[in-house]
Amino acid sequence: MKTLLGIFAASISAASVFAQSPPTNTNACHIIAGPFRNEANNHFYYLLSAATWSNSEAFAVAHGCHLATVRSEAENQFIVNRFTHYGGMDRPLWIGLTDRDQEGTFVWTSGESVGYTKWNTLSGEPNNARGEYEEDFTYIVQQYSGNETVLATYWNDVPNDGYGVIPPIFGVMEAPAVIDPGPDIVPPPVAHVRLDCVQVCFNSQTNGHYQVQFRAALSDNYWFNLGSPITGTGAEICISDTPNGTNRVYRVSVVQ
Ligand SMILES: [Ca+2]
Ligand SMILES: [Ca+2]
Repeated sequence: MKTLLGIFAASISAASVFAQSPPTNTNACHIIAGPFRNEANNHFYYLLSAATWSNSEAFAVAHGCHLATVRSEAENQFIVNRFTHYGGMDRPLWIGLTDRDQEGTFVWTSGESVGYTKWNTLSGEPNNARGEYEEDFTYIVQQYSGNETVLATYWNDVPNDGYGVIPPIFGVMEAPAVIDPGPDIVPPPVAHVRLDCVQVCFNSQTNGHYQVQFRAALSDNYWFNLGSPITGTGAEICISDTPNGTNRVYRVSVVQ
């Protein structure tokens, strides 16, 4: 029975990134998930851990990228679909739009000119906190903001630390090509394959959080979760799956 196309690891940890180069202001940030390819522009998108906007952008720049530039409703929806509910958690999302250099003049950190925008005009965004304090950084509103005037998928300007937004804001990094996250300190998974069963084993870190995922083909964009997230024990963890004759590609992701 042909049950397996391949097994590979996509485990990425903060430490692995630091091992490559430790740029200033990026150590508060690491990759949670990705790459996810947008077929419309062939760019790749990564979900970053919750951090300030400036640390998120600095992390992206250190990897030759920027926080996402959103050029159309379709691209906004791609980011929303991929990330605002990633891992079953509502996630507000940083994008690369800022007016930190000149109040009221928003620019993309990628340097692209501003065309499409999706400000939540219902609450007057971008409103710079109605002058009460500075709001120079843009995020995409998550599914349930807790405020009926703050609409999901629309944009709001907030301070660098995301003051007032719950939960904290996660960066979306956009890359023109798949980035090299650097050497992976988590040893690659070891696979034990039987005719009717696949076992994915990986070395876990104590209290790390892992999600085993699969998809039908290497070229598919979407990963399906295999079971629930797993808490690391500091030792090898093995997960079994019975693909029932279908082709499956597996990976283990580090999640928050
Ligand atoms: Ca502002
Ligand atoms: Ca605002």
